[in-house]
Amino acid sequence: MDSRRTAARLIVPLSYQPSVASATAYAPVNIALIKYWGKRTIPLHLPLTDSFSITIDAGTTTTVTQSTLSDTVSLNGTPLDPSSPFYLRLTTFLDLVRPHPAFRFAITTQNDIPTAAGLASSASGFAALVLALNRFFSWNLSTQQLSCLARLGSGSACRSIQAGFSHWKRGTRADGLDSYAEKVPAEWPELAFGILLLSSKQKTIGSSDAMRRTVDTSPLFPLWASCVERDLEQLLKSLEGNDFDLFGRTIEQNALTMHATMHASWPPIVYWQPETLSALHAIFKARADGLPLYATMDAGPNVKLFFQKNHTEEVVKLFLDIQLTKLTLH
Ligand code: 2P0
Repeated sequence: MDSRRTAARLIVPLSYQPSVASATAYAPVNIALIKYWGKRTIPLHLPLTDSFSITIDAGTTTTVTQSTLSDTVSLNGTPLDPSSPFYLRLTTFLDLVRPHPAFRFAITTQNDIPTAAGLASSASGFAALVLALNRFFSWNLSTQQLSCLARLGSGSACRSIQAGFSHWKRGTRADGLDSYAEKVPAEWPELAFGILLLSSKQKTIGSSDAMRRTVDTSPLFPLWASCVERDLEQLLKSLEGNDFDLFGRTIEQNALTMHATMHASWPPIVYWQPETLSALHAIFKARADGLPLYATMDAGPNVKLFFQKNHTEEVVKLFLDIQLTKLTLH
């Protein structure tokens, strides 16, 4: 039995049967404020550092039922070809939780993420799947266990089990049972968010491969890990007092440090496009002119903006195409 299967068996009960004909669940997209970049155990998606995120008002709804002959996956109303990468990724995950080897699932999944928003749906997708499976089999898993199980699908999925601010603690156990995300209660009704969709060019390298290459080849990687600790401390402090400048500076510097670390890999990993850099310079200039506006970027060319609601008009004037999206704190 491989390590992922062993870990899944530690999390879910050893024997179970469907308790309902079908089960549906929703999970939100999370935006990383302190990034997850680098694994200590690749198959279990165990990170080398903690990370921290907030969820937005968009996500994935997934329904699980039993199928007869083969697994079927429908994504946004379209049945997926069994050779497609998403089908294979999903069914490989389902292998971890089949009650017996011949058990087959029918998975229907719908993303309400604004089309082409450039947001990854794998985190909300695996979180919604795990929540639906928990209902389908009446596992009654705790949020910690659900977070661990979602992590086996995709690392960042462990931060989409609950809405709000989420702190994924890296953990130290080899089986990963102490590597899960916990909700961090914090009030910040004035916090606002928007996405700049800057380029629809296909990524040249996926996150998992890019993380591996960064860990293996970037001379800056050890520095990245130590910066994360400082940034987490600062971020938690900013949440306590709703200190927006400290919040913004921390998340932007964390994102830029992650990108600098991957830029120094070999071959280099550069997700930015010229439009990314133009947007960053526009943000730096706006800030120099007095607008409190900060950016974060993930494994792609798009830029995500954080500001406070009283500055929405100025932000929209600066970036006419911004897709404003509500944050969900609860
Ligand atoms: C994050 N990213 O914290 C970071 C920041 C992208 C940049 O988590 O291999 O899809 O499934 O564990 O979670 C993207 O990586 O990778 C990611 P796997 P995942 O959100």
